[in-house]
Amino acid sequence: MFSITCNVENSQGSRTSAKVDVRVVKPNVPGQGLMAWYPFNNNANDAGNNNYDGSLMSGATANGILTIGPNATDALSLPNQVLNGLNDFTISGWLRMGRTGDSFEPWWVSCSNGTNHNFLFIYYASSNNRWSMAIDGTTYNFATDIQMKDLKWHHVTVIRSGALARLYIDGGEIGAGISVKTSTLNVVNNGLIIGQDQDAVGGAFQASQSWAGDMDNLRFYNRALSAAEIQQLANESHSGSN
Ligand SMILES: [Ca+2]
Ligand SMILES: [Ca+2]
Repeated sequence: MFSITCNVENSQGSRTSAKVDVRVVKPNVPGQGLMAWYPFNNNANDAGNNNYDGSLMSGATANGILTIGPNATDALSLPNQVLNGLNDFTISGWLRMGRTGDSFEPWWVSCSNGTNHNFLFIYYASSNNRWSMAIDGTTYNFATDIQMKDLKWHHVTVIRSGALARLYIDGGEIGAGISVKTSTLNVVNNGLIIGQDQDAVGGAFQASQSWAGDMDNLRFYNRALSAAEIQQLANESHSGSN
C-alpha cells in the first residue's frame, strides 16, 4: 500500500490537503491461456475475455453459484469453443455435491463430438468415491476413496499435459498422474454440458447422473496449469454459504 497526498490552493490563497491510501491488488489467479471463467454472478456469462457465455438449461440457477437440481433436465450448456481443438487443458472449479448416496454418478463435464457422446467426461463415482475421466471414448480412473459426499465445497482441478492427466482436490494432487490418450479435443456445437451426462448431443440426461449440487468459479485453460497455479485457484473463494 502507498499514499498520495494532494495539496490544493484556491484563488484567495486558502490551502487544503487530503491523503489517499492506494492498495495495489495483484491478480492472484492465472490469466495466461484462460479460455473462459464462470463466476455465476446472476448469470452464466463468461467473465474472461472471450465472451463464451453459457446457457442455463431448465431449472438450473446462477445466483452467485451454479445450482443444478437432482433431475434429468437442469444443466449448463457452454460454447464448444471453450474446449474444442485443445490438446493440453485445465478444467477447474469449486464443487459441492448435494446428495450422499452410493448409487449416483454426479457428472461435472460432458463433451460430445456428435457421434461419441463420451469424447471427454469427468464424473464422480459415488459407489467407490472415485473421480473418472474419459478421453476419446476411453475411461480412466483416478484414485478411490476421495471423499466428496460430505456436502461441503471442494476445489477440483483436472489437467492434461501431453499424455499425462492429473487430479487435484483442494489444491493438492491426488496420486501421481495417469497416462491417457493425447487426442485433440473434438466438441461439437451444443456438445459441452456441465452438470449432466449426455447420451445424445445436448441431452438425454439421467437424474442419477445429475451433479445435483452447486458449482462456482469454473475456469477452463488451453494449457496445463502448474501445481503452484492450481494452488492459487484453490486459494480463491467461492460464493457458497457453507
Ligand atoms: Ca460466484
Ligand atoms: Ca447417461
